[in-house]
Amino acid sequence: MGFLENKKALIIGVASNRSIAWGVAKAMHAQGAELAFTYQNDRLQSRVEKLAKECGSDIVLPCDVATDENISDLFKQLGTHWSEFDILVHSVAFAPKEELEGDFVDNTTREGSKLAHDISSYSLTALAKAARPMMSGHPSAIISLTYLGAMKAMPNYNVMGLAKASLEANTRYMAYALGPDNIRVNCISAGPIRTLAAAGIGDFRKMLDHVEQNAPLRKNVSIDEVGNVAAFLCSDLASGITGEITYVDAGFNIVGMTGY
Ligand code: 0WD
Repeated sequence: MGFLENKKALIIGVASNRSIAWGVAKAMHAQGAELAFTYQNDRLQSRVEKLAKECGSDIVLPCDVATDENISDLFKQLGTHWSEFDILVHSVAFAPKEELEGDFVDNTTREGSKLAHDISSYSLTALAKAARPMMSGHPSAIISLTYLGAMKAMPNYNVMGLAKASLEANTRYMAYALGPDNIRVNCISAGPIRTLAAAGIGDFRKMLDHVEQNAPLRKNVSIDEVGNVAAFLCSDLASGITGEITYVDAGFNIVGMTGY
């Protein structure tokens, strides 16, 4: 019997079978969770439906997290399938491609900054606000995905680093606000993984090579490794953990100097 047996999980952020959200979905399915999925737009619908089927799910609903109307419709529609649910996975981020390269000060704009913070951080609060009535009063958990660029200056990550710093603070504020409702909120800081979103970051290959050469485990992590930790953090095995940022990055974040 899996450790997510009898849990229902809503997965937001599957764009392909390389998505981190797909690694999370597979891990949660393997541990016995029942799944529902969202897709951002019509272009992704059939792909997400196909992947959902692989996890035995036929609940696949539209949601662009940029609008409150979409978010409210999502939970109305979800409510026709489930009266309550236990796990919300937020694996979504966006910043304009031209702001994910080059000089941070020269390339960051007011508009790009607003957009990055709105989609990559505020959307977590907006989703929790709408999901709260369906998640309160029984052991529930919310998980999102961040990156080391929130804590340290990185080449090219630029405005997304600021948005991820906001997401990490959001994790703590939400954990504090939702704890009394028995909803835990955690965040995984994943190492670089080649996905559609990562393709938008300048010199991404160099980041992968650098981690492989310098992380304590001398490798990059997979979506399955991130998925397994997400499954644990959203399970009752982690009932004492909330407001935490957990690194799944082959140890890269602990290194101060390499070459010894
Ligand atoms: O190296 C990486 N890939 C890392 C990713 C390292 C550490 C963290 N992360 C984070 C990302 O910042 C993001 O928060 O993991 C999360 C998932 O990213 P991913 O799995 O790397 O990327 P991807 O497979 O592209 O899924 C993200 C999806 C979008 O895909 P595209 O590529 O089409 O932008 O987020 C979705 C979208 O489907 N998304 C939205 N969904 C609903 N509403 C929206 C939106 N407005 N914007 C983007």
